[in-house]
Amino acid sequence: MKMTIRWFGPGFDPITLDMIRQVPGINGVITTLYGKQPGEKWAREELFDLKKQVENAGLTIAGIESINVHDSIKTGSSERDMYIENYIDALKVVSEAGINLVCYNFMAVFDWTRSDLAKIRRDGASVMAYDHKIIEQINPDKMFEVMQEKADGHLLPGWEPERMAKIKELFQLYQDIDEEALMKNLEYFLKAIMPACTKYGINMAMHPDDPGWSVFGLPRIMKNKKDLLRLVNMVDNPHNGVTICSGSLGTNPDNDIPDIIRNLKGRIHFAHIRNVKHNGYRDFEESAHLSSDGSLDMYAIMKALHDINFDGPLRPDHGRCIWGEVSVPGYGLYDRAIGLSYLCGLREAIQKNISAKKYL
Ligand code: DNO
Repeated sequence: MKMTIRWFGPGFDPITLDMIRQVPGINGVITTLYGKQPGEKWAREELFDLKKQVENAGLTIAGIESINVHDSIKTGSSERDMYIENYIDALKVVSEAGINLVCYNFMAVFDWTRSDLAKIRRDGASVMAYDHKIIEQINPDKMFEVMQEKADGHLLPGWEPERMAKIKELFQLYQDIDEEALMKNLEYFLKAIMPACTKYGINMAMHPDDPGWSVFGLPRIMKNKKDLLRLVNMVDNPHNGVTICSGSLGTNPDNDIPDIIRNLKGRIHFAHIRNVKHNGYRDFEESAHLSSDGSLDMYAIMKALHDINFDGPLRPDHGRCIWGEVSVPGYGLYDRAIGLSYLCGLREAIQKNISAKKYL
């Protein structure tokens, strides 16, 4: 596994590459052309410029998160083939830059959703949290304003203002799309892009839905083991894979993450590893990465990744906001660096324990 950290790029991220390279154990960054709208063309020069900045700082781009999928593709509208062509062009640009991983999602209207972006915990740290009872009281049309207000001036990944300005239209677009229709549109998309992925050597890594259930009555198709297995089996190409996001899958206590990992052997191209603490039914808060601070067994998750020989990029995910840091919610450097060190520790212990046993 290669240890990485998400970096939003110049102008979007208050954290610099010089800061990132001082994180022990770091191999690279996960980034994207963050200003790009879903469906927009990718210019070679822009990505090459970003790559140069990363390499000048002694790091590499280990993967692109995300190339967002246009709603025409998700809803199967008449323009989808044109947007699929643009998507394939972007994949070509990514491969020309020597990058072989693209994370994406197939969530309708909203990417990840939270009811609170700064819940204060007992130790004074703040975390993102979700309580379905609160979400149910929010008018979906107003959800973007609610999130923006809480974001304290930061641009939230997955909540592009340009897209959200059309929130009513978006809800209308998805009006007749149920889970089966969304899944079929995903299949169409994957079948269309897989020849290019094979040609360019790009691994597609589907991000699971966050949280792992329907919000505002919208269809959600990547919630659990069954969904993820259906994804990899419906287009059986090794480039069609997943991102294991322990925090997203972990929203639902019924998801046995180590078991999901073992069942997806060979098709996991990327991992987001973080912990969540369940407070009740569809009520959770993000926690520090340590097993003891949340509800997930982080050792078991790392062990499962080790056992299936996962060798792709892994990144700590949302961290707590601590020590007065000002950052994109969930993406401060301090707690993610602590999280990454902890994951490096687990990895080292797992590896040494296994090689020690070999000689017994
Ligand atoms: C949130 C992220 C998501 C993720 C996308 C992948 O913090 O995990 O926005 O990047 O769903 O396309």
